[in-house]
Amino acid sequence: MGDWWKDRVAYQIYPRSFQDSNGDGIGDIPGIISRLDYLKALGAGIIWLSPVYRSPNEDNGYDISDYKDINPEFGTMDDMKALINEAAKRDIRIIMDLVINHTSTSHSWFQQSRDKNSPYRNYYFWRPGRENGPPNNWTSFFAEDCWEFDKKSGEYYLHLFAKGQPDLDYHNPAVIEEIKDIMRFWLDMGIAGFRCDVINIIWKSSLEDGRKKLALTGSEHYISQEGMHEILRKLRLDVLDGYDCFTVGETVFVTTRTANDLCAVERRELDMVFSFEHMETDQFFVKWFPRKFNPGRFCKTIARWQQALEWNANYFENHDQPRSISRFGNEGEYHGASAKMLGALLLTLRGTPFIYQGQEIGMTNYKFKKMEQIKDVESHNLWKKAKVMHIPKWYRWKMILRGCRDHARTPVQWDSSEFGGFSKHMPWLAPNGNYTYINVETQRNDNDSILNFYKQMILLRTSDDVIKYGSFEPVVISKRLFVYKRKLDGRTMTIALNFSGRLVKFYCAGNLLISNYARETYDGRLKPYEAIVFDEDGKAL
Ligand code: ISL
Ligand code: CA
Repeated sequence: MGDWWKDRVAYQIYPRSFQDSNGDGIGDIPGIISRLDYLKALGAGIIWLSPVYRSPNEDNGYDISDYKDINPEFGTMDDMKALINEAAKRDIRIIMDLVINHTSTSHSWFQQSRDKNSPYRNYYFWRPGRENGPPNNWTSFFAEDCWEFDKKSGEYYLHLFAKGQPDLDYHNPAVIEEIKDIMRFWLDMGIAGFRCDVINIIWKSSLEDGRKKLALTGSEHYISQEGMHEILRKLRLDVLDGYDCFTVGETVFVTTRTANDLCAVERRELDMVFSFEHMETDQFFVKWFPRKFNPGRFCKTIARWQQALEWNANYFENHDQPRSISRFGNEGEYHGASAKMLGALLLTLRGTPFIYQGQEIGMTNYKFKKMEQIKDVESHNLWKKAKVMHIPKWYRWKMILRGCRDHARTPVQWDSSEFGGFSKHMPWLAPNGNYTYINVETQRNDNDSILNFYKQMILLRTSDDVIKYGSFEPVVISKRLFVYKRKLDGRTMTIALNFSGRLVKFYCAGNLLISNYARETYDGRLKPYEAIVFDEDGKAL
């Protein structure tokens, strides 16, 4: 059992928006199966599948009502088995989303827990209110109160996310046993691991009032608490260690120190984490307050994480984040070059790279015009909350455009036919109008496309040990330039990236191995958004 997950490139699928097979406008599992050859040709070796479990979809599947069943919109359990099978035939392993901080209010545990005498009562945080108000002053991730009063119970329940997502109480050992059982169920079916949703907030060490903050009052009582480490060790020892699998934790507000505690091999907790610091360099405090993108700040943060951790998960996009090209690149004049440059960065860092669906063709943010076009519960809550706070409408809209998660959830653009080849029917979320020219089909046939550059970079990454396992050493980090070296067994690769639309001088003695521009030789100047991999030893691929 080697660390096969270090050798592979991962690809995240958000099933609702990936590929519809039956014309109902909703992506599904048969749709994913029909695209496995595409993923294989791209070079993906791992799929992270966002939730496909039964769910009322208040938060698009992150509110699970049955962990051992498939949402009928996505298909059947047989479809799921077929997916695992078909992926395995292509040597692609699937990890699933493990969403265990909360369930859906429709989950039978929660429904039963509404009865005070039920054995399920202590699966959740049921508490009486105080002076006609909630049990404490905490606020939720989704810009609303995090306690909901339930008439039937006569008490409040805690939900750090949407109202339909009640938090599980890990002080109750029965909850941990349930989770172990769910994990075994899927691992036995052939799943290769889990992406663990908001895993560092599962342990609430107290329900005392929190220090008042602009957002997430109360978080000091549940972010990265010691109890969380203990639970992870239990899950590892009792379940995960018995399988050839890996875990990647989604860890909010995580520091390099906590990340190290979570990922250090000898501590036996997680294998890697998704951190947020680099994704927060273009915001003030919370994501709704845009801050001008500064490549130096972004790259410095990346470099610090690269050096602090032995191994980690790298990503610039997922289903919660706006499109990276619209944030960190240039979606206009340098669409192709900047998308490729960001791809080169992702694929030459140390750690397992995660590509989010559509990133490999440079899909961009959606130009939303009004709230009605947006489905995401988080955006709607924020919109209401900001209104109550008397934030002017024009600024509220700016906040939405910056943070809206639907930017990443528009359907994958497969071809230039109606609805971008995603479906024969109007999709659940409108496709981005630029599918007529940004799509897989067009790029597949163009040697110079973003898609083909990704393929080339993935091939380099999976075939060259220096890029895969080499040490990371920053060389230049400035407002336009990011240069670093990867070194292994006396070999060195240098990666130089131009984060600007100008020519930038940079001298390198190595041989040009790959550039995102068609060029044979290097003249000491990087073109706009150019990315070059130099081989210091002059060995050709
Ligand atoms: O979306 C966010 C900001 O970009 C975060 O606050 C996000 O809610 C947080 O990263 C947790 O995300 C995960 O858990 C949520 C779910 O809505 C997200 O889709 C999931 O990735 C609750 O399960
Ligand atoms: Ca469908």
